Amino acid sequence: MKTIKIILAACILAFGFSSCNDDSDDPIIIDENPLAEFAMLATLTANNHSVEVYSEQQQFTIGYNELFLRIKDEVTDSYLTNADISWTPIMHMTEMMHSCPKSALSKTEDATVYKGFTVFQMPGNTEEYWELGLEYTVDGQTYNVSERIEVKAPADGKKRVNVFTGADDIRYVLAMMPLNAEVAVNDYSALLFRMENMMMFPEVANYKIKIDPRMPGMGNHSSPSNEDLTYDTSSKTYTGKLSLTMTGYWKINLKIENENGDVLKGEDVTEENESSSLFFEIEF
Ligand SMILES: [Cu+2]
Repeated sequence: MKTIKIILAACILAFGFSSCNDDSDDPIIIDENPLAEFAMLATLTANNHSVEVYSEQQQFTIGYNELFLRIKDEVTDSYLTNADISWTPIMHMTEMMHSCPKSALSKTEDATVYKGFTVFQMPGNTEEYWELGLEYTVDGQTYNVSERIEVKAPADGKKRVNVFTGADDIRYVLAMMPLNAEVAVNDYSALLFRMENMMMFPEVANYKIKIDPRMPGMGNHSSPSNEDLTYDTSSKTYTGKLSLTMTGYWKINLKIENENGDVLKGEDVTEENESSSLFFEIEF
């Protein structure tokens, strides 16, 4: 019994020492990129850092963009953790400048990855462009970087964002969340923002977004079991159910109401009126 204990202790000691040695001898390992499956849409370089911007999408596109950031220290060839980051997308237009709705940038389970979303209202063109500005603080030091980015219309040309003036004379931005459409009753959600000024777009809570999906190519038929989008406090999104009974082109006619039930934008689809002035589009 005693010998077994000694052998065991020796094993533990040997094991312990060898793993200690391994730790100190190893060079700094750069972990595999946790965003390897995403597309890198931009690299912003300054301060001996390069900020990499990733997305599941292949381009910055008008509407909702979920974005992931990593900050690489070019000197140590490693990624910074525990940075506090804020961002400001600015569109430089010929007559004015404006920003767009966006989330805060938050930390993720991977300490080197930060995450947030933007809702671009319009694409850039030859004279007008978007610039992404970042301010980040690491170890008490604050850095800035900004770079021009290319925001394009979606490749399929479908409408996923609406900028409109409500009956209350307020400008709103309404964006559809990405949807993996299936012939089924799909979870469907959207984000709504108010344009307070050129730079501030606070979220709007507790409105109602009524949906009426139609297939204009097929007698403008609808579908059963749809549920209007209502505000969900925990996710801060408007969520409901979108019923798609077949594949093809669908126009999601919308009508938006404030908390008093006043219609701010959009019309009912009737025999005489085949579409609302407020809508999203899907083709699958
Ligand atoms: Cu613009």
